[in-house]
Amino acid sequence: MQTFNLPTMSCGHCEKKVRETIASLDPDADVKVDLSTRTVSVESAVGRDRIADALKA
Ligand SMILES: [Cu+2]
Repeated sequence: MQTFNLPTMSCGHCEKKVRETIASLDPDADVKVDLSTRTVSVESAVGRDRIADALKA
């Protein structure tokens, strides 16, 4: 399980984008988004750096 803190993620639209971004890297990834803490938890075989880079974009 990898967790990422995304301070700019503030609404459902952001959440959708985050989910789409991760799905484009790994369609089988298990993604949990918590808007109240602005945290994303990802269960995926894809490396942390790749996910972090994609989320930054
Ligand atoms: Cu938003």
